[in-house]
Amino acid sequence: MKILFFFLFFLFILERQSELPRGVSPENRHLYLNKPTFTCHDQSKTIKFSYVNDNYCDCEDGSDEPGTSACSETTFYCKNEGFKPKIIFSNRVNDYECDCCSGEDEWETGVCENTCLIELQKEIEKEKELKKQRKLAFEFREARNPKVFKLAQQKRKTLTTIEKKLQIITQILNKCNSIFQKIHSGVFDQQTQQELQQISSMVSSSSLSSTSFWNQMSPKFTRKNGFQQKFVEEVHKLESQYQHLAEKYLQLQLFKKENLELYQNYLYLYNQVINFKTPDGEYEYIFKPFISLVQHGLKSNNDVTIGSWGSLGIDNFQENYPNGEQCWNGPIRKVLIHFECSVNSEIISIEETDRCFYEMVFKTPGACQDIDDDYDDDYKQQFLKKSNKKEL
Ligand SMILES: [Ca+2]
Ligand SMILES: [Ca+2]
Repeated sequence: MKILFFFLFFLFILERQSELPRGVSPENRHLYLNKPTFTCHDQSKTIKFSYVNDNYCDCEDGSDEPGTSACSETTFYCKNEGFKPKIIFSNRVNDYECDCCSGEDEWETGVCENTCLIELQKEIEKEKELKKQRKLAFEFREARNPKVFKLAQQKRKTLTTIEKKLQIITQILNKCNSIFQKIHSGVFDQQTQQELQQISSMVSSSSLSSTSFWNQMSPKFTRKNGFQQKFVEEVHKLESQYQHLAEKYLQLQLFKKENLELYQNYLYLYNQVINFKTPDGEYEYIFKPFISLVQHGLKSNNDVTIGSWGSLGIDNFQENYPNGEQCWNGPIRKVLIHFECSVNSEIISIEETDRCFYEMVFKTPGACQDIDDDYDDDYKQQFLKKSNKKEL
């Protein structure tokens, strides 16, 4: 009894499928079963079911002609058996162009061969190639990232030292500013002298490039002619030292612990320079990951920074490089980088998609990380075991 029931149910399903008018997707099947009449999807009218796909547009919404080009702005569902289904605009039906690999859109003209099997084979090959690329990209990252991790330990120390120096220089400059105000208004008292001595010891204890000017700030120090000018010169020296250290500090931001985590799949890009010349020969772009993207005018020989790294992290395979140079009479330049998976790191394109806003497509192994739904996890585990990866 049970078997008979399933058999009848199966026949019922088969019958329903065979009744499905041409061009109707399985999701819309229920809308085409109410024989002997058909109600337009917008409920505007009910017509004879024989008017469905009779190559005459009866419904305003075109729902009675899912398989012909009689109604405008409707769609046709290609079953594409053996491959992926596809939805095309109805005006592509019988237009002598093959839009479905099965050729079912050209049911009247009959000009298309069924190429779904070939498409499937191509897809399989593409998948295989992608899998191979992901495997290579994974190996590439795993081989190079530990070197940067090792370097990171050393760089982090430098980063901390610079951070301290910057703090001290800031304190010194603040003190110098208040001393300058006093000297400028003709005051040079004992307190000023003590403050100068304090600065002197701060300079020597923090291994800043010390000069004879600061060394002479002993308790017996007496102010000589030209002191003010010399003092201003020293302040300028400290300011430029600050500037230099601040730049160095910015370049080492990658080695902050949080950034190492954020960019763990892209660390191999540190210290790389990737160039790209535009096909029209106008510009060459110089991309220094974790630093900047510079546009070099090949004819003008002019360099413009169009984006600087801001340690914002790579989100959804995109990263912003804000804070480029300001456009003349316009906004600050910035770049949005789109990361794509590839074994090699290369710039594919750079375009100014809006005023002073650039978009760059950059292929690199790091971007292969999260597209691996069907990634061979066993392989990954085996590789990790073999390479005996050391964590920091
Ligand atoms: Ca019709
Ligand atoms: Ca067609």
